[in-house]
Amino acid sequence: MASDHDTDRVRRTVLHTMASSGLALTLGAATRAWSAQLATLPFQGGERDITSLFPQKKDMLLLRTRPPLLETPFSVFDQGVFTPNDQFYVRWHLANIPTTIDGASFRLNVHGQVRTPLVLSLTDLLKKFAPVQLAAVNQCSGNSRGLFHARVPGAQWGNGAMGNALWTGVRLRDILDRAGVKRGAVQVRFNGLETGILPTTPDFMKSLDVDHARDGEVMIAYAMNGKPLPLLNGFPLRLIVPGWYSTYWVKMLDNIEVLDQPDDNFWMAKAYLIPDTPHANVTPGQTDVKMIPINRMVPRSFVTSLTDGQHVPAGKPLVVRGIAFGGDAGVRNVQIADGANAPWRETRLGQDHGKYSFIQWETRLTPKNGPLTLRVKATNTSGIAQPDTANWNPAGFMRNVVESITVTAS
Ligand SMILES: Nc1nc2c(c(=O)[nH]1)N[C@H]1C(S)=C(S)[C@@H](COP(=O)(O)O)O[C@H]1N2
Ligand SMILES: [Mo]
Repeated sequence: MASDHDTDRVRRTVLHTMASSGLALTLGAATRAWSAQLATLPFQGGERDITSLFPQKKDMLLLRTRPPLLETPFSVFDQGVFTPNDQFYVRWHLANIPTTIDGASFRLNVHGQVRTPLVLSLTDLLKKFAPVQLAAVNQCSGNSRGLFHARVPGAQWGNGAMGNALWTGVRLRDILDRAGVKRGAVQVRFNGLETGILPTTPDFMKSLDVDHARDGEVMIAYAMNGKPLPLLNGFPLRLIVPGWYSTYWVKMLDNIEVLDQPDDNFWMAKAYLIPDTPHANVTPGQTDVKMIPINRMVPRSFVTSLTDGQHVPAGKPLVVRGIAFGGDAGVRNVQIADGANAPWRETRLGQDHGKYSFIQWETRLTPKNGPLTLRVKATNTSGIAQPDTANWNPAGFMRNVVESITVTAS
């Protein structure tokens, strides 16, 4: 983990740049010329423009302009274990996103069932609370939704609605303890600065149980990979809920309310629900299933050094590498099967950046002439392995089947 020196440097960087995000966001301009480049995700309707026209973002796969849905090109995941801020995926539900935020006048409000409501500036957060750093994967609940059979409605992501970053910020527990949570409080609700276009659109808010909010791991981040958060990833503050799907990782966080009853707002009670079945799995058309809020992530692994359909030299040793994450636990191992009926064998794991981080894996093999199907499977430290068959649910959440790619050696 990072030293105090690193944390100090990050805090200085954030203090230095926080006066303003300094950006004019140009969202929803209908007349833009997209770059001529196209990407094709491996499912029907998977053609995507590649755009670099969003502020603080380089090449991204465009799913929707306003509110933006931008997917990370998969090749980025081969470049390192941390996903660069300028190619980190972007997902917003509501279209009225502030285009500039003045860091000097920004305030975080903490109120509700507390003894002392707080109004905190960014300087307060940086100077009055102990800094913490954590590497953690941010993954959309619907990552890989486009790969569902039968197809399901919702953002048609490939595998790039995820990313790993080193987050710097403060413990949510320290903030809540400063405010003094009252006896009888049950949940803590998080709200960001953006709103819907129509006044009837429910404001995007998510809640955690008080014990989870106070677990010492949930944090409020002011930096991502050592820099202030890009505006589209939640400048100046976002919630980090390690091991949980990113729907809870509220961006542009300016409001924390401690509740004395379970949150029944739309985004908790109606949206982001999964079947209360093993692996949130149901058969298409199945009814009468109890639904619960989505929560912990499950393990996944991917090949990053090769793409499906690629040609490789036959009869020569080939290094194959990729990434994995354990979901709500660390990665115990990543196994590979090279060939349809080949046995699973261990790969070598790279540097450990903590249990919530991506970890790299690597192996060597010598392809024989012809097609070669590679499958990778991660098992986490709780003993949960990726399944060999895909789960299914109507919202297209929590895909984590063993992925495979086929290359041709000649
Ligand atoms: N304020 C706010 N926070 C939000 C959302 C949102 O719409 N508004 N979407 C959530 C969802 S569903 C996802 S997947 C992540 C995406 O985070 P990113 O855009 O930084 O990748 O933000 C989460 N936090
Ligand atoms: Mo999401």
